[in-house]
Amino acid sequence: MVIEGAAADPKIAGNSEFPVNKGALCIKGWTAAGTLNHPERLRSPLMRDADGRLAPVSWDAAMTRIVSEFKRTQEDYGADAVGVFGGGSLTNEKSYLLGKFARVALGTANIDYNGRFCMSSAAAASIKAFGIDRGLPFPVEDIAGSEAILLVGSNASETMPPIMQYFDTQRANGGRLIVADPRLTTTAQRADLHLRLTPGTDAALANGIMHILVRDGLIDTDYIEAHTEGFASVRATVSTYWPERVERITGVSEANLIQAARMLGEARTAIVLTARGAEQQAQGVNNTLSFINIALALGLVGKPNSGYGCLTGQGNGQGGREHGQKADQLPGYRKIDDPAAREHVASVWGIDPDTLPAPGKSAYELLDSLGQEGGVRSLLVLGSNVVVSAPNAVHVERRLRSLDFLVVSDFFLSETAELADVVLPSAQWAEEDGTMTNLEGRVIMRKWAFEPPDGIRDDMQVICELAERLGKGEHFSYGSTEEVFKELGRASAGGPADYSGISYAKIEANDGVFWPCPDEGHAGTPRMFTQGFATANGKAQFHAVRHQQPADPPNSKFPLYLTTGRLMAQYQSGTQTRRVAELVEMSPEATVEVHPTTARLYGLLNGGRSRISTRRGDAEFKVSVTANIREDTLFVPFHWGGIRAANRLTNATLDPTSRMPKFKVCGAMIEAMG
Ligand SMILES: Nc1nc2c(c(=O)[nH]1)N[C@H]1C(S)=C(S)[C@@H](COP(=O)(O)OP(=O)(O)OC[C@H]3O[C@@H](n4cnc5c(=O)[nH]c(N)nc54)[C@H](O)[C@@H]3O)O[C@H]1N2
Ligand SMILES: Nc1nc2c(c(=O)[nH]1)N[C@H]1C(S)=C(S)[C@@H](COP(=O)(O)OP(=O)(O)OC[C@H]3O[C@@H](n4cnc5c(=O)[nH]c(N)nc54)[C@H](O)[C@@H]3O)O[C@H]1N2
Ligand SMILES: [Mo]
Repeated sequence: MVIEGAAADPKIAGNSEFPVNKGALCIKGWTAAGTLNHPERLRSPLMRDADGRLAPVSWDAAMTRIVSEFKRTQEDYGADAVGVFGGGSLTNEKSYLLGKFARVALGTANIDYNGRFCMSSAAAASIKAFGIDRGLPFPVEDIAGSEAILLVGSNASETMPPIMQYFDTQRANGGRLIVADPRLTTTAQRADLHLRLTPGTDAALANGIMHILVRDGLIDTDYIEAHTEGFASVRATVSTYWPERVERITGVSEANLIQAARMLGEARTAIVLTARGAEQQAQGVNNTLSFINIALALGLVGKPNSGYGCLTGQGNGQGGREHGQKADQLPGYRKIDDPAAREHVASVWGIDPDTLPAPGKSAYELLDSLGQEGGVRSLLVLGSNVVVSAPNAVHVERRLRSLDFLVVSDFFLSETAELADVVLPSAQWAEEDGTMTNLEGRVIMRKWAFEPPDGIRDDMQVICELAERLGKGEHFSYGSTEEVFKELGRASAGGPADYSGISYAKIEANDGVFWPCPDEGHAGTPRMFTQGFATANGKAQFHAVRHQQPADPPNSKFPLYLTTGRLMAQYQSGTQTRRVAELVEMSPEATVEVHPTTARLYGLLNGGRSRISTRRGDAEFKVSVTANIREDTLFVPFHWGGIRAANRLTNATLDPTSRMPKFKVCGAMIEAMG
């Protein structure tokens, strides 16, 4: 992205020289400048006054209050009673500092972030199968060169428009695209084959495809023998997923299953990609593993224009999950319960490893603990709007209200900030330096372009000042973001996500650098797994997976499947995009997609109002009748708050390994409203 013009009237353009997006921006990129000078932007810290209203106060007053509340909570309830909730939109430097702030300045175990709602299932699956998690372990151009692609639960044409040029080139070169989604999305409309599966049946679909690959001799037995372990139990498991059974579970016809297996199995190069559709499930890790099994059985992983990858979501979705804002993690993607990792990071931080906390609570479990016995009593939220984006949001809001003290840092008064005792205004992307790591694992620069408006401080300043006021200033004294990055590099040295050979100068000279990059002379690693895997014995691991019924299936009272996701013109909890006129015009309100047959059955009119209810509660949506969705399924976007919030409906059952909530499927009822 290139920014021109004065701070008062910035102009944004794509950078056609940049290798990843080649100048393409999505609609949200083109309109992003609209949030920089927005009249509703926060310009001063706010504190709740005696009447319960949020009123402007000085930075000193806000910081003094935060520190005294945090200290009081910790004196009364122990160090872990103060919690931190971060976000995947923060730069690498800020993610790293926030993790260090929690462990060193607060000494709390309880830090987690919104990436738990986003990337955690794919990350856990990649670590199980390959020993390491980098969203795409190959450069994004490989997509264009692949003969066949299976894209599972991704609506990339709306959620990642700049990446679609690679799919278009792939198709123009004669490649085949298969999309698995309960909806005929704009992405699926570009596919050669659309598998319109029942929500929550991804593992059955994958096992069904694998059954046919094995039956028809399309697997690569030499590769399986040389580079993997555990195939025998997968073969045994998928033997019971014969096509008629899989058709019954998934609703995908036997003919389509065979077609998909042939397209993948007969291609010389192929890529399997997953996104939130398959991952945001109570068995999201297993779903992802079942698709990784296909990539391994076909001998794809580690070869050019081939392999498995996950399409990472947020701006810094990849970097945000590497540097320690995760409850169980230290920088460099190290585990906080690994003694060697603790030793290494403690030595970089100049502290005693025994003072490092243990693993803390995962995102939803942290929110669920707020104000409870043994839970978090004071919370700092920096980079997330959990009132809108967390599952079972009515409950989460109630928990937030029960806190002793809540501080939220944001650009705007988000729904979460509205509940805070103290609100801190933060600098936006164009007003601070820092690095991000994109979906390919490429570390790139995001350059400072403007001074933030008067009264606003950037997160790095705020985190370091809070640390100083907590008596830990010696560990948080940095002259620049580059100094933070250098320390991050040292902390990551020898870990899975090794940044120690990356510098700002190297990033700028090379259009970014792919990690791992373990020393200065190293050029980075665009393609992983060419020499084996990051597992203990160097082999990739198969995992036998079974289809499980969703925990909260449709029944006579809640007869439909409800699934949730995104729209092109809105971003996440909508804090930014609901404030941009062009985007509001494109997507003015929350709508539910309903099939015409279902609409007739429930008396719903296109454009009319409806109420959806689930076992958690109800929410209201405008009806959009479309034949592009399964008859048994409703789709709602989660970009709105209040009574239009999809997460009033969603189920917070967590995946046992990743602790990812089940955003993508629950039983629901819909009725027309007068
Ligand atoms: N415009 C826009 N772009 C965005 C974002 C945004 O909010 N707005 N957010 C960014 C972020 S953080 C992320 S994580 C990415 C997410 O990007 P995507 O993963 O593409 O987004 P979703 O819309 O959540 O889900 C994708 C698809 O999953 C399908 N799906 C639902 N249930 C199932 C199921 O059971 N199985 C399968 N196979 N598919 C299912 C939905 O119909 C939907 O089309 O987008 C990023 N880009
Ligand atoms: N039902 C349902 N719910 C979902 C999903 C779904 O598919 N369905 N998807 C989940 C996924 S994948 C994700 S990623 C989450 C996202 O949901 P959230 O975590 O709520 O993400 P955002 O809306 O991006 O919220 C970020 C907030 O922090 C602010 N912010 C952004 N950058 C910064 C910064 O650098 N500093 C500070 N101080 N503030 C900043 C923004 O203004 C915004 O208010 O939602 C999850 N929730
Ligand atoms: Mo996400």
